[in-house]
Amino acid sequence: MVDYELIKLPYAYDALEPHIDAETMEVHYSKHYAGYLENLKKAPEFDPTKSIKELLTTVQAPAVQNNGGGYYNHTQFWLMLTPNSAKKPSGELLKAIESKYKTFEDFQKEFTQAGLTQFGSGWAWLVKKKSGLEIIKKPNQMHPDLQEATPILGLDVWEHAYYLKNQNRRADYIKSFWEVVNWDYAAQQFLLK
Ligand code: MN3
Repeated sequence: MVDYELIKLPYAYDALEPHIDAETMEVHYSKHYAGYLENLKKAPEFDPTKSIKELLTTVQAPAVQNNGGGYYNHTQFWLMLTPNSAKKPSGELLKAIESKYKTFEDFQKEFTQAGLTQFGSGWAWLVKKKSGLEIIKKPNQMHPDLQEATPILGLDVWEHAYYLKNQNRRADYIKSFWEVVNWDYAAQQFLLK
């Protein structure tokens, strides 16, 4: 991935229908995601010689953390979705999930709960740390600590991610999210050092 460019969506805006609607995807990608990158580039503390991970771990200025976080989180998020979801992880990732959470369904419940209970805007993440898998919540566009955690799966629970279709029903949106998770990408992330 080239940093500081919008990634090309690997599917059409309407590809995740009926789970995530085309209008939401278009506004989310072309307005919100693009906006974070635009504002990141305007931040006085922005340093394009650093990778996005380096930038987020070394420059604490709010304009960089908020907009850089928004850029990074969404870049991951688009790749974590697919119209051809396997609906369930497999291989090493499934083994790791089952050893930590007992069953995939138990993991799903706990991750869903993290998304539901993130008060206001934010994200739920499944990350891999040295100590193993962990489900975390982050407010606003705060990103997982990239020095110690590799994001495996991320769920955007900002209202802009679901309000057009689901209005206030975040639970319905999270149900839809499970239909379009890209478990192949998650498995690749899991295998990263
Ligand atoms: Mn968003």
